[in-house]
Amino acid sequence: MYKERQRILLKYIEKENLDGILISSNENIFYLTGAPLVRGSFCKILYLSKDGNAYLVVTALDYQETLDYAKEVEVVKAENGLLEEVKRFIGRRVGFEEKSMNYSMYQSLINSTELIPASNYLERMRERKDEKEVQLIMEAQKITEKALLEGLEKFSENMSEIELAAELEYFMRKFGAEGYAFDTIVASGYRSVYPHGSPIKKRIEVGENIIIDIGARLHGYCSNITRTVFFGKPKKDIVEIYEAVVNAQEAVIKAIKPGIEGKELDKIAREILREYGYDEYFIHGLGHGIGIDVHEAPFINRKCNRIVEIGNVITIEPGVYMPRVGGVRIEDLVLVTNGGCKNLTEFTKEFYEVG
Ligand SMILES: [Mn+2]
Repeated sequence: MYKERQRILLKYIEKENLDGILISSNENIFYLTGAPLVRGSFCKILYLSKDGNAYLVVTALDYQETLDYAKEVEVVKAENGLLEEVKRFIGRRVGFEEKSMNYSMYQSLINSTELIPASNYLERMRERKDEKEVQLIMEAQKITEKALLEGLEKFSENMSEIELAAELEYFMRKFGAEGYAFDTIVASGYRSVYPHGSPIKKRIEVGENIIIDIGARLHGYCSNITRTVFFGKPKKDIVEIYEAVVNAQEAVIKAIKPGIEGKELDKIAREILREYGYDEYFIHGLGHGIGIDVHEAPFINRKCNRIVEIGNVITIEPGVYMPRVGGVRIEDLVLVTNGGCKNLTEFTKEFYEVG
């Protein structure tokens, strides 16, 4: 599997007439070698040369673990810093990840090496998931949904957003999550108009709606679901918004098929919301690809000229955020299949009352 992925990258190296390619993001190093995925820290560099040699340079800190898990690659311990080590074998004309390499690293290489942007190529490679990747995402999604169900069971009066988030996260771990795909979102009442509302100590009050956006991570792969639930009887205007968002979301899911443009899908959601008069409150894109990163290509929004393809795993998550009324977002994860899509999400979209 890793060899095959490296081979695909070799085709790019050949096409662009490069001496090799430098991979600096942990996500792509994981994708190409299986080396342990450490998020956010810069501790490994992979160099793939045009003759097919792969070197993974790591610090002493990560050496043993990388040696034990990385495949199809020669693991090199950096004695004098990652970059110094890498400079010993990189060529003159080298592809690099312009979207993740940091500026100081770029500066230290640019004098001796011609650097050619290659992020898009790697992004495209990862868009199409193989069977094993789909399997992992599905398993991660099962964990997430089970945790959502159990976490909501624990809901009680006087609970704060943070306390509800703690229950949801506890159950994700309990059911096997290796970590979280992103920081849990729990946003209730007036805070539900913040699409990224991180939980705070605010108590969830009777009559409020709660947006919950969570995702478990399994063997490096992310999952993602959003539901909007209600504590007690909601106000009439939020019920209307809820119906509009569900209708928009389901219409998009029905329309998904290989070959349809991302912006076309986005438009379907927006047009339905316009019929209800809510389109101006749909303030983000419709969805995103998911995999090793929780947000990765293809990004489904009104500018997306790309078509969706078999093997894409994408979220469909329209939302309406109406100031002084409240917000609703519903998100499912789907796999694009031959002639349509398979919804990897089972959690109900019926009105859900907690407490
Ligand atoms: Mn999402």
